[in-house]
Amino acid sequence: MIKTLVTSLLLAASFSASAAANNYEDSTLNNTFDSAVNLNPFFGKGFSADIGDSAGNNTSGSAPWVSVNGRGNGAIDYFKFTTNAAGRVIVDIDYATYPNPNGFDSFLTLYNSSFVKLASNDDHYAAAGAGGTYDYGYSNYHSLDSFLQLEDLAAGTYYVGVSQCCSNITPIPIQNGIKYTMQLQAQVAPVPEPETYALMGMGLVGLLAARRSKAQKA
Ligand SMILES: [Ca+2]
Ligand SMILES: [Ca+2]
Ligand SMILES: [Ca+2]
Ligand SMILES: [Ca+2]
Repeated sequence: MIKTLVTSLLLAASFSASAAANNYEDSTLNNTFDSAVNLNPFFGKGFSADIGDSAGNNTSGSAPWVSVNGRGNGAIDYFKFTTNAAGRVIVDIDYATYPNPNGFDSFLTLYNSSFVKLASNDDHYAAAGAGGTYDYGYSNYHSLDSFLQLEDLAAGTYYVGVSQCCSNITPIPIQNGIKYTMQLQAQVAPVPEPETYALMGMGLVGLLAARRSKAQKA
């Protein structure tokens, strides 16, 4: 019993340690709503020059965020996240176009938990989302990288679809070999740090050991 508990606690601790805060490597076939990757365990806080709002202000310290290293595999990439409070949601594509030789013209769609589309974006001003997007310097569209910012979204589960632009604003699959970065910032409950798991584990093991010695004495 104790052995099983210790093993599962150690597993929890090592899982948490491998889930590096603020970063997720996209390597799964997350090409449907059902197989959408849950990004909640990967949110963290800390400074990044590439996290920002529509005005280009750095917002990395204002709410948890995660940076996804996306990989195209002939499908639309779906991600999901669950917020614990109403607030702002920012989805920001970075490093998808020039000078990325494996880049593409991205398209973003945000859905609610019933898969109803809430918003979408193809191209956006490069300054939005702070750093990470190349500015082509055109008059209307400064970048092919997508950006979405929604205010006061109710607490709940949301889905993001990253796709290639576009057939009459219908998202189309991302070609194999494409590389992009997606920054997502939202009101997500903090995930305990590995040290917290370790402390919880030590506390529980101590408690169980004390119980056992009590039982043996009785
Ligand atoms: Ca950015
Ligand atoms: Ca993918
Ligand atoms: Ca961007
Ligand atoms: Ca685009």
